[in-house]
Amino acid sequence: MSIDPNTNIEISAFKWVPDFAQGMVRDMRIRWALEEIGQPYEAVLYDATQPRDADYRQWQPFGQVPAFDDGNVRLFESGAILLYLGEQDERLMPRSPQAKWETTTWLIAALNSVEPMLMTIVMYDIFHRDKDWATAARPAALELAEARLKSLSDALAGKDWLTGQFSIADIMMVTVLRNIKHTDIINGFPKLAAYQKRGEERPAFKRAMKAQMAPFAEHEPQPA
Ligand SMILES: N[C@@H](CCC(=O)N[C@@H](CS)C(=O)NCC(=O)O)C(=O)O
Repeated sequence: MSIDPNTNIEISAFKWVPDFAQGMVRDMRIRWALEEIGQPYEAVLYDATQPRDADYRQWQPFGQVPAFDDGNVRLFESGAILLYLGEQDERLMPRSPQAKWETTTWLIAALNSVEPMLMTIVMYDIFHRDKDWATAARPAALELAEARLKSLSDALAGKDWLTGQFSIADIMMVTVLRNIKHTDIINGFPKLAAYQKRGEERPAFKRAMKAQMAPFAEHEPQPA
């Protein structure tokens, strides 16, 4: 089973974001999955510097990106969108019950057990970098993040991908690990660094990155 290539898929994304966020915006996850299966899509671009309007909030209640619409379903949350795509294409999520639920489990683990720890570091380093309280809290946050990364590294063991076969779980986990690419934390875990690199070297990842970055140059704010 696969998606009809004529399906008109729309995803929401931003016209432009500051440097630290370029290549990191969460529509990357959806673009990457769609590129893996060669599925065309259109990115509907929004101005990240302005609040999203009520119409957009009908699509994504928090005003965030990504949101997704294929004419059949409209949904939001990158995890839900990846699961929806995985349901429709075996290349994104294997079919046997054990493998399918392991994939689902790892995708949720990426979002729920790993991403919050890493986003705490991002909050302190980027969004609150000039605050004394953030500097004071960072060592404890780093310890927690590193403990989670050590467990993840152990679980990867000798595997290339989380469930053996590349899947939406890896799309989610690799993009979660990339959240802290402004640090060298991942380099402290060579298996994770190699895993992240394996993901980033996939041609579909590179096409997704190029597609996300393309509008940024065009919409770069000009000095007044
Ligand atoms: N849990 C959401 C998070 C989405 C999210 O954080 N999107 C960010 C960009 S990566 C965003 O739209 N930020 C702008 C805002 O929050 O106003 C998902 O995974 O889809």
